[in-house]
Amino acid sequence: MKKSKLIVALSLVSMMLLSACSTGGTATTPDPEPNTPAEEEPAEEPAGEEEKFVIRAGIGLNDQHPQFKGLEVMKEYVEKESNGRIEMQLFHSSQLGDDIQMMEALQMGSQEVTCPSTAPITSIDNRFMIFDLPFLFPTEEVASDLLDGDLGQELLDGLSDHGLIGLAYWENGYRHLTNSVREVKSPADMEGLKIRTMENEVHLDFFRALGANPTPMPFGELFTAMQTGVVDGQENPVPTIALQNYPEVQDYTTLTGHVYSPFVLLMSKIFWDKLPAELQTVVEDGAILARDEQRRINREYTEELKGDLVDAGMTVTELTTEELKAFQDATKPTVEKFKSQIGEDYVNQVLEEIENLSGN
Ligand code: KDG
Repeated sequence: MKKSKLIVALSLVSMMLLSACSTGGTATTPDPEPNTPAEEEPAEEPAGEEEKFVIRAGIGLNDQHPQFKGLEVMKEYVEKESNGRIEMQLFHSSQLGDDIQMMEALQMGSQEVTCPSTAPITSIDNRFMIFDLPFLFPTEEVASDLLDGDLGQELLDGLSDHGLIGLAYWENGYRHLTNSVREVKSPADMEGLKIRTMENEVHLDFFRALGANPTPMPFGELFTAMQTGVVDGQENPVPTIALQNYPEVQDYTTLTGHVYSPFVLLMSKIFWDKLPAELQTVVEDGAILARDEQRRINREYTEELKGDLVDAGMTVTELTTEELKAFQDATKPTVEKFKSQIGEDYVNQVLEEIENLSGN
């Protein structure tokens, strides 16, 4: 190689290295590689060039789920409105780890975004347990109003003390029971069923109260656990049951709607603090815009996909008001038990607000 060509090649290589070091989330390839550790100083920007950032967003659900569709909406907005200064890379199906691992990665600054159900967040702030109390929200709309109001915001704000930025509540939805053993119409039918739950004390408690044998497990292990008979069943909203192909390994769905499960769109605080204010605004706006679209798609899919469960050969059981009441009564002791653990005053404040929002 001629000397002049060699100089050009060398300076190109050093420019590429410089720009890789200057990204907040440094991975410019789709590989889920760790970010630059927080303590490393970003290299100085070449004059006149604006700093670029990569957001790696990982979730447990697959790319058919409304949660992933929400991330696609956010990606489109954020990349456009940042004029290409932010790139969002999306990872589904626990490619970057399970909910708890991804939250820890955010806290360490080695991943930028994740979107768990609220249940695993209780390991960080136990006030989030409020959303695990059975039969709390009468409708999705009341849930959204509470979450998007002051009470929901207060919980999101508290996360910044734990290295996380709570950007918005998205929607997982009402959780329903599936199993491969028998049709469940009453708590008595639950006797002895091995049910996978999320890693959360409240869920364990109320499944015990129903007579089942609950096992906490990360979401990524669930399908195999059902397939191999490690568990008889699980509980998740309709889009998850249908889109994660649970009818292949489960025969019965009971529409219990025992918990309304929100998602929380989380960002690493280490990454957030590196973002210039104008890009923080773009991310915040993108999270809210995508939230509204994600909820809309989720509700549409929930209705449409119930029929798919039947078409796929499942017995889908709707409970009568009396049958549902038997489940509600059986799980009341769980609500009382965890009231004191979460904080009696706080729980009463939330219950009062739900009453108000329900127009009661
Ligand atoms: O992407 C979110 C999932 O990882 C998880 O939160 C789904 O509700 C869920 C479960 O049952 O673990």
